[in-house]
Amino acid sequence: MTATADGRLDPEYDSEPVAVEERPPVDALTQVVLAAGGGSWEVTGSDLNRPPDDSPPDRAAIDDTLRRATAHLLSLQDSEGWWKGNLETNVTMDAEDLLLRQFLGIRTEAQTSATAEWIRSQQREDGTWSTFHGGPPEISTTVEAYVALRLAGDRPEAPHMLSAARFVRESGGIAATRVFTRIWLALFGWWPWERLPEMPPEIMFLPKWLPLNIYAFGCWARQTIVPLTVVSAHRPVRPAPFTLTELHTDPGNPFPLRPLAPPASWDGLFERLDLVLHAYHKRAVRPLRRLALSHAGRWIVERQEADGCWGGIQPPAVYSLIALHLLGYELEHPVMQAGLAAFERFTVHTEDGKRWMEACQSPVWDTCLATIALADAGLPPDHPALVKATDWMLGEEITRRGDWSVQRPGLAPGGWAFEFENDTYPDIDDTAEVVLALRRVAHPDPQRVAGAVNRGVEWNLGMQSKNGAWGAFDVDNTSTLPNKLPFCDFGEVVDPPSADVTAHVVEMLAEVGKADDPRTRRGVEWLLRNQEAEGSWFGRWGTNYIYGTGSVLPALVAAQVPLGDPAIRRAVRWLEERQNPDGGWGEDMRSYEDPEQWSGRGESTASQTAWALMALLAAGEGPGGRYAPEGGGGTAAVERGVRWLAATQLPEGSWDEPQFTGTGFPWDFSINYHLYRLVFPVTALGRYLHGNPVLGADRRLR
Ligand code: R04
Repeated sequence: MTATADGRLDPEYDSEPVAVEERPPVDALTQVVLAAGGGSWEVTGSDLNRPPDDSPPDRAAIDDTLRRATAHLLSLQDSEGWWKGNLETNVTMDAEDLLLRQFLGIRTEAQTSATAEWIRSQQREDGTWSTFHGGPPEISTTVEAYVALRLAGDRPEAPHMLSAARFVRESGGIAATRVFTRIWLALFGWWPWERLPEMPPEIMFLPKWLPLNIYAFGCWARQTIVPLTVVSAHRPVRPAPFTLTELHTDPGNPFPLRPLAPPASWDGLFERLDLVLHAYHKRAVRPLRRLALSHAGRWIVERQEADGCWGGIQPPAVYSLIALHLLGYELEHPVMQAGLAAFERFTVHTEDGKRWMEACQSPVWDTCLATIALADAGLPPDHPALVKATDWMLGEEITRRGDWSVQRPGLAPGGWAFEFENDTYPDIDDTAEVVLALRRVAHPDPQRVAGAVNRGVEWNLGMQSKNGAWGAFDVDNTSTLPNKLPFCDFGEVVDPPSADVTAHVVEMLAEVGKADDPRTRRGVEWLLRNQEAEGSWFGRWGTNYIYGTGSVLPALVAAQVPLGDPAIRRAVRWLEERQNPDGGWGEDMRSYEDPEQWSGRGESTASQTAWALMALLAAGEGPGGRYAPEGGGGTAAVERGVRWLAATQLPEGSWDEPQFTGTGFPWDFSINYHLYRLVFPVTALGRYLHGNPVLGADRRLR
């Protein structure tokens, strides 16, 4: 394989063909739809997908549920071919947007009041804010929201401000907030820079084989830390428009030093290293620091994406804009202008005039999941909506090298990122799901699809970690040191292999005919070794064990692990034990904090019910499956789950889901993906009615 000097793919490069088996012929039901439907999918109430006599009584109702959900999902496709649900996180995004604008001197009255309305609408009865629906009060989020409302002019004597401030004081005050929050406060003199952990820009000089070099961090932490080294080297302070004494527990000692941990502990060691770095900050060898800062500036600018964002996520983008501004970029500079324009596209305006920010946008992820769902629902593989989605996905393939190539310099590019524009950071999860989606569509240019599929397969294979599993963005990103830095007190900062991503890759490899490839087998073995004692799998990017188990069972079955394998039986039993009395499944975010109590437990939600069903259907518990009772229908658990979905569907065809079922960082950063409530039920109901593609041709229903 060859690449040009700038890392772009040589046009003459011809990827080695992967042996991609033909998909088995469409099943009988799909052929009926094909013959009758001619490509368009409408809610006709006809009986196309209804099986003959032996059907259980409510099959028609389930069929109707699926039709309405499918029609609704189709109606949400953009004319360019993609789907994108809003990606909801928490109000720190909105508060930081106002603080960034305040810092740069570009905050407007209209933006401020619309954002303040949103932030007020998210405050709970007790005056606090949380990081997810129904979650506990969270001090850093509450402090940032409070400061944003003060910027908007809310008076500290107002009842909603008094109750917020009281909670903050009772929880330890500003001193008890995360490092990121105190950095925001330091920008306005509300917290002293000297009382924040050092992050020196000289870290840029550590070679990739030394611990704590920037490539030892997960890509999201790397992209956040590099600009923050610039900010903390400058220690800028803009005049504070008001004081925040009401947020200190002890106004007589507002900036308490935290006691040092014992010197023989990691915490103690790094805290002492931090003291050394503080001394170094005062006398940093100027030429070296200047070189480090210009190095960091170049590193940042090189990673700005075509849409002006960085990494497609809000935190690196806001800190990069601040860092570049400190390095002398004027607001009029094209880099700054493009960066600010990106935030406009991340802004959601509600019908009633409120304004909130997406942390990230999910078009590629939503589009591949929607394509799979519609194929599962029985849409003909050449349906125009699927072909259009495929055209769009093909156009999103990333054909240049990114940060991942630091660890894999010889590997050819060929993958997908989660967002519209994030060419430096394609991820293994999106690549696996896009390949699975592309394989479900009959596109007029099959050669072109096969080329993209082959490159994606090869890229994912090249990104396998030493232990046989896959992380989300990088290979062997498993160092335990970054999480021990005093600076890193929020969220995950490394990207080790996880069960959910590994499962998606294994399912994809099996689907393209590589179930027997030794690399696939190593992935399968890793999954079997990493099953929890209870029978479930941990969910790194979705909440939580239900997501992990819902990802792993279809993968194991696709990779030809026998349905009767004890690992699969244990997982089925675990899911059955966790089914709610109402027939649905749900799992609270508290499962990350207290798995003993909360693993697989919580209010039923549409997406989590669908994940549990996807697992059970793959395991042969659905209609016609090996473990299903005689006479039609699935096991009792499956039937009750499906009925829960039918009973809770909204008239428009989707489901309500205020609960957050997506995971950015376990516990610290949670996501409500607004399309999850629809795409996963469509997949689950489609597989219930039409059989399960992961079972393969010979074991498929009917
Ligand atoms: C669902 C699987 C696809 N893929 C994960 C992508 C998730 C997209 O959403 C986010 C990803 C993020 N990363 N890092 C952050 C983040 C936020 C997202 C992030 C958040 C806070 C801070 C720094 C980074 F919404 Br502070 C990767 C595998």
